[in-house]
Amino acid sequence: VTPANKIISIQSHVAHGYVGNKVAGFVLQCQYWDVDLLNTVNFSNHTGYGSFKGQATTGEQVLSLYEGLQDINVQYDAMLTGYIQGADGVEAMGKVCLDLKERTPGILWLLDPVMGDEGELYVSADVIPAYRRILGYKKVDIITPNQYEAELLVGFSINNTDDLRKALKVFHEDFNVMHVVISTFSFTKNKDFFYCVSSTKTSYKKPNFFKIPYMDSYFTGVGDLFSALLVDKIYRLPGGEPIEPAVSNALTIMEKVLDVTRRLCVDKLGVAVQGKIGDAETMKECELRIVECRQFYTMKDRNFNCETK
Ligand code: PXL
Repeated sequence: VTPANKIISIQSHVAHGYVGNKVAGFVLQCQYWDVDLLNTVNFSNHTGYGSFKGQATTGEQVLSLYEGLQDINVQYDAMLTGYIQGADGVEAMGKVCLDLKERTPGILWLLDPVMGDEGELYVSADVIPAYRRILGYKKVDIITPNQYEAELLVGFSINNTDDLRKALKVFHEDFNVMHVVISTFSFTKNKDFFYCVSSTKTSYKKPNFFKIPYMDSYFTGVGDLFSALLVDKIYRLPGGEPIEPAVSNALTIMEKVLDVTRRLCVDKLGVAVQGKIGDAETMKECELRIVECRQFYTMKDRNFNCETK
């Protein structure tokens, strides 16, 4: 038996449903990772329901948990970070990851700066400068913002391919990030499709665009699923790059999971339920069907082609 690779995942925990570590734990295990879960919040459910109970882990508590892990001498091949509610937690995550980078220089770090989507923040606004400070240490290997999060981090809006190139330059040059994957990106009013854009430091003037059809429903945790797939697919690339085959593979699996989720997201009459933010009943129906999709996570298929623009 080959021992599994080891990863630490620093994200949210919810008692009910699938976001953050509730997605990453299972999906990474299915991809043959031994996963240590460091939970940044302990909530009843994700915040899109309109109501939730629970607490955020303080920065001090994050550091104390990490000290406990160091006391038992844990070692990792990769680290994945996602939803953190406030600057204090983001700063603690930064300390943990920078310390792990120093101890194991070859460790792969995927940072998903989970902050919001389509103009809506779902964390405290003070995380923005905190994420910028962490990026300033120039140690992040892969970043997976959506368009809104990318704009918050670079400090300008991205309205065309020139803006996009400028933003990629900030990530690759100022922050020294090797791979940037902008998970959802659009600069037209066209509602039939959007793009996932991937770019590598050595060739960032030629970003790759994957065209993805829009879905007329709202699911939460989609970005968390994407990062949990992508960190595995990139880690397993034979030469480390180019990453487009890994992105295509992750997108292909996402499409399968969203298809199953949508097919199961129907009312008693079989009519599709439309997820509405703040409406607990529809949010509950629209949880990702992470367990039902267990057979997909190790699929090798790559059904998405990309074009360079
Ligand atoms: O997927 C983003 C996310 C992660 N974790 C928690 C959330 C959300 C989005 O609402 O509430 C707790």
